[in-house]
Amino acid sequence: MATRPPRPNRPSAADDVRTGTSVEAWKRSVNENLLYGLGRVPVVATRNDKYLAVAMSVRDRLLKRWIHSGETYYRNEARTVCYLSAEFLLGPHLGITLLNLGGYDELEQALREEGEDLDVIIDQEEEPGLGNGGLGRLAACYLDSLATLRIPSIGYGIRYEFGIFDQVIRDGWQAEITDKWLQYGNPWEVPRPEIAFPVKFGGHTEHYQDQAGRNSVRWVAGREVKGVAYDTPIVGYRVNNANLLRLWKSEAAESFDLGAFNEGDYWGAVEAKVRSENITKVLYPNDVQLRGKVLRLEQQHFFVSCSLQDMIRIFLQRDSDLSRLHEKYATQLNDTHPAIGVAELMRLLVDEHGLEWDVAWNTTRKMFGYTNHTLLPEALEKWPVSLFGELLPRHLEIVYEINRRFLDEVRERFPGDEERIRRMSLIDEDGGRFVRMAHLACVGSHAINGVAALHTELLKRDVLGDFNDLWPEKFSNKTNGVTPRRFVALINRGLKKLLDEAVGDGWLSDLELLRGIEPLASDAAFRETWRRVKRQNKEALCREIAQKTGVVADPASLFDVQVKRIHEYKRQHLNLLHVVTLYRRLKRGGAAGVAPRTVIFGGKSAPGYRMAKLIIRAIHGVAEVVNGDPELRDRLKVVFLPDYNVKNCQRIFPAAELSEQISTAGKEASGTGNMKFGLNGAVTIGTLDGANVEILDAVGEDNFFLFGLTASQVAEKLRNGYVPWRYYEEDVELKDALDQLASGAFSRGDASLFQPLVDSLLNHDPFLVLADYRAYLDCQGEVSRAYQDEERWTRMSILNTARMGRFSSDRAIRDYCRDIWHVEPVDVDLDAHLLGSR
Ligand code: F58
Repeated sequence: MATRPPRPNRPSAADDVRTGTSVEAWKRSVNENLLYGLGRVPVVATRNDKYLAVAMSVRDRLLKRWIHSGETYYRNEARTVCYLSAEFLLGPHLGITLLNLGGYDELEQALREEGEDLDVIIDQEEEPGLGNGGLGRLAACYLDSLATLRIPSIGYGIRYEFGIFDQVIRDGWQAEITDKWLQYGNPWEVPRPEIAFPVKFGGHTEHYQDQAGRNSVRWVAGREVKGVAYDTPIVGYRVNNANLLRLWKSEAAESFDLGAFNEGDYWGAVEAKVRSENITKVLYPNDVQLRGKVLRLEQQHFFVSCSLQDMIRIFLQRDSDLSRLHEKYATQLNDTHPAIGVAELMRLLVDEHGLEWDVAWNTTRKMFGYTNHTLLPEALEKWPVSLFGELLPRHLEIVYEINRRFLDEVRERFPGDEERIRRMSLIDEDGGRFVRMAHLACVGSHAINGVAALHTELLKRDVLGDFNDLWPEKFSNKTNGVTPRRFVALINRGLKKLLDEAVGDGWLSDLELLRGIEPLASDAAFRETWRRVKRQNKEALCREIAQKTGVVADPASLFDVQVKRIHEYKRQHLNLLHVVTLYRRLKRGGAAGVAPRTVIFGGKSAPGYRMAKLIIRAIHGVAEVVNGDPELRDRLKVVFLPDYNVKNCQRIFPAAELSEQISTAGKEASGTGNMKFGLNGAVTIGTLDGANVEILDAVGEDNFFLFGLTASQVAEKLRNGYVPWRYYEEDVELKDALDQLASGAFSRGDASLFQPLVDSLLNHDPFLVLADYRAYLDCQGEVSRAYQDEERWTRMSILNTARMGRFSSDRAIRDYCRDIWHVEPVDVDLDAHLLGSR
């Protein structure tokens, strides 16, 4: 075959300034973005300017994949997953995008040759904190896996102007600072002002007969806002697929502005504008309870309505029969926050597009799947009927109609069981009337899942037991997973290198391949290298600890870590009681042979959660005394790392050796931090709760420190009248630790400071801290003994990483695709001719 000579004057693909991957191309790209994208010359460019120029260069390469993916999916009429979530806790974008795209080394070299350090530039990025904790981070891991698995998908959510607050510590107390993540610009988002939808609130409904004589409903709104799309591309790991995260920002609807202007009411128009923009102003920072906040319901309806209208718009480009909408979209409700979508889709299909109720209902149910993330009764969303009806009068009518038909179905199945009807109704009438969002989600979905095996079982038995009786086939378990790209490759380069050398780099897209390092657990040289990597990570964390808190930690000590939201059910105070007891033993000289420890805490408290804030204060009180006590000679240190978030966790997981997963059994739906720790070679001390159960099963009981009451023992104890006092009276060390807290020994003599905490434990202790104390202490004793056998500990650590394969978010997404969404991968070819190109 004759080869054509290369055409002159045409740069090779590798050198293209927008998409090229050579060192030269990166250099030119960064410089051009600095000059023409930002209007800066290098000599005056700030570090942020440089970050923006680099980010824009990476984005250029990303957009190429994004455009091709969009075109390919459109051409293939691909079935698409829509993940509806009020939170996406993405974490910084530059590092992970570069890792997924490839090209890190070339960009690093290009910058080095210009006198810049890529890691410093990566570190410049602000955390986009559009979530509270596990639920929001899970959504972000799932986007990463959906793209990596080449599944066409759209994440739909809210573009909060202020994300989760930044935590600062003042005198040992948490204080909150607003998160101005957008103040220096966000290079990753593409505003799409032409993609905008009206969203109505308030007003009343009018029932009328349409021209064909059918009964119809018109919703005459009290006010209307506009939702505008902001798109962020999410690229998969070493694939050409880049999917869409579409977040909605609220703005004033022009029509309303105009009306007010015409009447000369300038201030009225401005006020309406401000009110409209308020909807997406701020993320609610509560991680469990959220009740009765009308703005929160506005947020939910706002983003769900925009998303469904957008899906319908896209569908109508190719098809006109909306009864087939579910064939195009598999739509997942991430908890009940988007559950209003069930009523909204019915409204759109019936009122706006003229479908018959039964046809619309069939489509709606086939569209939605619902994931539950909590068993805590106080976390189950319900809205007062009056508030709901005022804000969404048409939706309340639709909820009533869904309920009427649903309860008829229940009556038919369980004749005469009025108690069951009362329990299952979408309307809670036990003292006040409320719309139960979990019930709406269950009735409107074809699939319902929990997030770990134990959680799903408890869900089926207790919280949603009646729904399981009615529709057992709808229920399944989908154990959570985390992305190994961010949570190993990006944050733990030492470990990545070691794993690559041992098994090749295939583990990044097939985590089960880590099994390949199992035999190396008995290889002394490998263990030595493993320890060296961990030691370097611990040293890096020590530097960060010193810089952020002033505490000097010993990298040879056991790094015992609990990082997560602060909550009584997660029992940071159980951990703290262990620390106090250890301290008292050391002081008495009764702790000979105990491994030196550094106990590290991190996590935010909801701003209005007094007990959680007091726990943070208590950790600081204990830290002050312990760290300042010269007698201890560094055998115990206590650290609270402020502002735990996706960005700040990156030094923590790689350095951790002991992972604290000590929630009261039956309370933590799954946990995902437990998986991130295990992947990075930390050994878990934990209860039989959430995914701990499956982690124990995967790593084996020799490689896990198990303690505590089981979920059924917890329930039984509470049923039989739990008396925490008894434990206090019968255990001298427990009594001593609580007395110490109450005495002022950790609060500079102020005996009243921790009284509410101690009182709560002694008199109520709803999460059975005292009941589990002795078992926890004994188990920590075993940990200490195991840690002193360096070779044994290293083996445990290696086997934890090796056996974490099933906790990849890729496995989780494959499970969803197979059992719930029924979607297939789509290949994207970057050389394909673009429809839009000339
Ligand atoms: C978490 N829920 C669960 N909720 O607590 C955790 O066990 C699980 O691993 C994780 O979901 C993922 O499935 C959680 O993070 C929230 O943050 C909500 C935010 C909005 C208000 C209600 C709580």
